[in-house]
Amino acid sequence: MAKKNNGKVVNGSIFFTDKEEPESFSISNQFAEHLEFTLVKDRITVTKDDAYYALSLAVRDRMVRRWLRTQREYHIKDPKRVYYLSLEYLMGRLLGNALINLDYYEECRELLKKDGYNLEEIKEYEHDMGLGNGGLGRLAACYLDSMATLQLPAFGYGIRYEYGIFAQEIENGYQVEYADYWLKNGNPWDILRRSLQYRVKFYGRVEKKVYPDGTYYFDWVDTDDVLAVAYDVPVPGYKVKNVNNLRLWQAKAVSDFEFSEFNRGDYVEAVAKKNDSETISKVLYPNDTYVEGKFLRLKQQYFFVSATLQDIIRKFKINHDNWEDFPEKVCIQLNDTHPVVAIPELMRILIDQERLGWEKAWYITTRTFAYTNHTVVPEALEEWNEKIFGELLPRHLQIVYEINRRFLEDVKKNYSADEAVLEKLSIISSGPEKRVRMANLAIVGTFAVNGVAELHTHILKTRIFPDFNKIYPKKFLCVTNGITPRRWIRAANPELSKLITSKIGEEWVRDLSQLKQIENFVDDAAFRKKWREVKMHNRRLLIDYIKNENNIDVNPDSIFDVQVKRFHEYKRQLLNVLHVITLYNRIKDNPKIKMVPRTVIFGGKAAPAYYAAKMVIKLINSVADVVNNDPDVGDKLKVVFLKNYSVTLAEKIIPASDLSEQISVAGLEASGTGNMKFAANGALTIGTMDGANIEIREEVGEENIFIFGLLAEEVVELKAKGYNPRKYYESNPSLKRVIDMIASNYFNPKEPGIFNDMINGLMNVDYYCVFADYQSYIDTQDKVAQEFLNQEEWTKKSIYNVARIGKFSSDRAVSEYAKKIWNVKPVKLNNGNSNHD
Ligand code: 26W
Repeated sequence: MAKKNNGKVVNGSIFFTDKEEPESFSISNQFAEHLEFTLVKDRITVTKDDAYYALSLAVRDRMVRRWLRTQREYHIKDPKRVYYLSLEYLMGRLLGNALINLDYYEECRELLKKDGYNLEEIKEYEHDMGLGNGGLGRLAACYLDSMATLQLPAFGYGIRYEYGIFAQEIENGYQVEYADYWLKNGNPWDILRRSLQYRVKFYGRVEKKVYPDGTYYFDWVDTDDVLAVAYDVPVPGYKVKNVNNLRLWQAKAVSDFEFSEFNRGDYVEAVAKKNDSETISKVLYPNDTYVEGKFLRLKQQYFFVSATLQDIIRKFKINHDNWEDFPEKVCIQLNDTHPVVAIPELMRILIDQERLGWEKAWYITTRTFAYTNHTVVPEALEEWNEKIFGELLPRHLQIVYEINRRFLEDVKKNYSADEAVLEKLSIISSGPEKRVRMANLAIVGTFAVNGVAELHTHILKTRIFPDFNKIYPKKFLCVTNGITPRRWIRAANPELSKLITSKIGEEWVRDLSQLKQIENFVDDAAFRKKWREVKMHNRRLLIDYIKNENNIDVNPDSIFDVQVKRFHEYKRQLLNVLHVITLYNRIKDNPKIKMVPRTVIFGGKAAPAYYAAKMVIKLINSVADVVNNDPDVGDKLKVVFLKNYSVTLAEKIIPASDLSEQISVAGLEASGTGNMKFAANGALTIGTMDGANIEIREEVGEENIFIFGLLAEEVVELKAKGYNPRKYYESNPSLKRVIDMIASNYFNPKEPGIFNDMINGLMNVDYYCVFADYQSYIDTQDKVAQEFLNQEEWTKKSIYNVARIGKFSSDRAVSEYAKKIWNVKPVKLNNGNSNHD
């Protein structure tokens, strides 16, 4: 039952008003004030970076009242809220996005111009907020944008890593990693909540204690504690008053640390130890799809979850005193298994602290959490060594065992007593080294499990978790991923946005399905010409960037053929390289050959310890060296590796692209979201029937996409009957020639043998079926080149791609979550300046 609302607003004070800034508070005034009073600079000493910082503070100031008002409104109306828990947020830059969402971009640009500043230039001084690895982290950022835009009472929670995803340099063709200290010049966007700190416990032991009434309970004692302090980042919705909150935790030593050592006089030692606890939020783990099982990583996960649950429960208790209301008021979405320790943590709080019995606690827990799976790659499934888990979280291990015991009891009674089935379902793996399987825990402890595309959900249900699906047939759902049109079209591609808006108005930015209307202009030759001019404009910007970065001259009329994403064997950048070498060989055989010019662009980071992926980067750079410097090749073919791929770089590359490479081996790319960004910017896709490619094809029409390769089932069949890559090599002269060239050090005469492991892997195992898909890929690429020749037809296909991409808006995805899983409804803030309601 709801308590009487105690969320009274401070009234009558000039300091607390709901009024939006009066006109005299112009952005130029606020900007000037911050330059002078916050940064202490004048006209002479001001730098462009100062200008960026002061402008961001001015823009943040403009959001503050909406931000406060939104939070207050959520507090007063007390709707059901959703909490998005993610260890990663790949936010990119925030200034341009904030200006667009506040509908303030043009005005701000003009005002700055009067003061002699160029907004476009100033924006470049913002350092990316790169607190994520790839798809999963960027998805979280897109969903924040949509949750705010849809006015949902939603809260993001994460970690404020001091070091984001590493900066990638290329040295002698090899990837080299540098630390990304993104906070070095300060961060104008997040604010420290000085009074919001929680204590997080680690290690210690569990004591069984007896209450006076004779019942017993468990006490987690002798722990090593760390503080979590809150930093808040505003998340403005697009053209709405709602400004949601992203709360990031930073680790801080508790102040009463190590008294024993302190008393012994080892003061310096004790202060130095302080650093230990603060390492928890120091650095983002740079692996995606590979779990290392490191102690520090588990610490991060629990640190994050413990602080977040304390915060959620504190907020719940302001208005409620009945725990049964919890699942009616709170939904917690777990972004992959990384925050799944939240399940035993909530159980611990309910049982040990709130003194609810097991059944009641379990009832509440399993109605509160939902889990999204983002990968079926086996190396990415998180399992924690039981000893590590029990040492750090002794009480949680007990609880996990008890969850498992009760679950397996249930299974035996109602489903199957077959030992093999039970072993697969068990949350604890058997064998000499027992492990806690986080995905199994997630499925048992939540009310909804979702995949991120149709095929991915199907594979989860039938291949990865078939028994779970039989036990809980209604638990598995699909919510196909989406991307935010604000950042990925409106901000990244202003020229295309203007062209679209000139024809159909601006509503599409909020409702992407409206893009459908531009189909009406497909047969308008003048429109198509403008469409090509936009692409050429974007291409020229990228050409300048490439010239600056790589000193390569790119032919503006070539196909911009682009693969940008994390490097992983399953994503098969290698297959793309084999195509490049195939084209190179055609040119070498006949230097006068007439062929459609191509610029093949790569970008992406490999996990620092992922040797095979790093060697693919080296191969690309080696091939680029040979191809780009061969006079026979001229401007028929160029290979470009753009270093340090990031959200910001994606925003430059994607709008300039013609061809989007989405060529994972079928069955392994859960969804892909780059595929959506490219299509939304008018690139055509060459791709396998994998992830969301399948749904993109369904939407844009099969004549507007280039599909090739084995289907997911065919990959399984091929492997079942014994896949022999050597057979493909022997029987395909073009493939054989390409492989022989790599093997004979054609591209790396100064470093012979470096690709031996790669070639051996391909010839003997080829786990990702590169050879099996080679010919189909080459043939399809030839078709691409043929079709590119007919620019009018290509342009039509490009328009159809954009017009039919509406489904892949993150607004659609987030509303599906809100309806199918969260049961959360919008809280509309009125447009008036004054009070709520
Ligand atoms: C523990 C290491 C680790 C870190 C990240 C393991 C796994 C991950 C992620 C699950 C990897 C990831 O980013 N997956 C991607 O998620 C996207 C958003 O749903 C999908 O579009 C991509 O297909 C999927 O690879």
